[in-house]
Amino acid sequence: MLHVKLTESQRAIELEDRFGAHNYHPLPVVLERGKGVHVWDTEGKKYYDFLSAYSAVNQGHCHPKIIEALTKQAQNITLTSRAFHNNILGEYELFICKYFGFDKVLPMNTGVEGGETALKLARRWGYVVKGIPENKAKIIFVSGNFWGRTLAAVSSSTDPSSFKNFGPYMPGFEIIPYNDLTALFNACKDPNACGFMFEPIQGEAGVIIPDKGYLQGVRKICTEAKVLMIADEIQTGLGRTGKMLACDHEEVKPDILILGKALSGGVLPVSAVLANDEIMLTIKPGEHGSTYGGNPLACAVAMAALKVLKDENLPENALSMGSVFRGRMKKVDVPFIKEIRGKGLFNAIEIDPEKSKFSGYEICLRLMENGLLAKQTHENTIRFAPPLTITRREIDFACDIIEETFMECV
Ligand code: IF1
Repeated sequence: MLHVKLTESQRAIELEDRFGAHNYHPLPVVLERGKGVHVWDTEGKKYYDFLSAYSAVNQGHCHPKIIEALTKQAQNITLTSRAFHNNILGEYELFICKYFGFDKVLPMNTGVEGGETALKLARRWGYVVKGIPENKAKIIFVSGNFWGRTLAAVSSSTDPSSFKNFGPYMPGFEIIPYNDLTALFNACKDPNACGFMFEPIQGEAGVIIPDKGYLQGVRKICTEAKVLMIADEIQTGLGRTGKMLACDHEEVKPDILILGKALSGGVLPVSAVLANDEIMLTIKPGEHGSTYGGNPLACAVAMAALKVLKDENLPENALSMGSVFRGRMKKVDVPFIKEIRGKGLFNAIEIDPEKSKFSGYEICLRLMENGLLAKQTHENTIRFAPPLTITRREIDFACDIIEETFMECV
């Protein structure tokens, strides 16, 4: 067989194709280094990262303070399991509970584990505190939600590419329309309703922003119906939308807060579920947990990641740079922009397929050739979410690339 010398990136793609599951269709770029808002491929080409690993890298790639915390803790101890105490976990629990104003935290690893934990807490609270008959608890979700890939997560999904041929599905889930307070009010009339889990802005659905007042309406309805308001801030949280939490835009506090992604600044999987004692203490020793949940390495990294957000005023920077971004995009004179949506640095541009020669994926390919990485969601919506550390100069350069690329696509 003819052995053609492959470039490093061709080899990497080939190996993934031959030995890796085909559960993704990545852009044909092979990254090997990241720093701040930039990443480099194996051929040394530099890109603006406008995906931030789906908002896991809000602090920028390889933030020095987070890497320092990682490497320092890694010299001491990385994992004790929860069979024993360690000298970092309690400090972290104190830190994050004060940071967000909750009595307690249940540390987990991935975002979907955070979602599962929140649902188990809501059901347990429903039985033990609200008095719902056993196995009758109902949890309310919204259409267009995305909170991960487990069987419970896909059981709540309205996207066939998430749930099809993965049944049978988790019982006790009800789905109502997003941004519809009447639907929520009616669903909460059910005395067996124990929780309402939703994203304050829907990410995978395409940066769908609810009407002003929706968050306050959810809070009021859930309080009056004794249904737990569960905010999935795994993507919208930690400064992404221009406030520390998206719920802060309406000064609303959920009963259960779920964090992930940027909680570790993109260094390793760290998630957290925060709640007050009435909810959190319904789970007793040995009734929930995980091997790596709350490991010393994750705790040290998460404290550093959270400190960076405040020390570098990243939510405020996201607010101002997001306005710059949307202001620039509104001036791009091409026929195929259907809508520009966003809050802070959580933005998306919806392409009108009737007026565009190219799909979202094809436009992302062209952006990549021009030095900017972004990813489409649902065919024709391109998400633009750079690290929150982006400077005015960097966002101007990035907007130049986007504008130039869009003009090429006319
Ligand atoms: C993939 C999507 C985004 C999330 C929200 C929980 C989770 C996620 C709001 C679960 C995870 C990730 C999953 C990742 C790609 C990315 C994603 F495109 F899949 F839908 F961001 F929109 N809640 N989102 O967005 O967290 O278990 O992944 O840590 O599956 O490829 P996780």
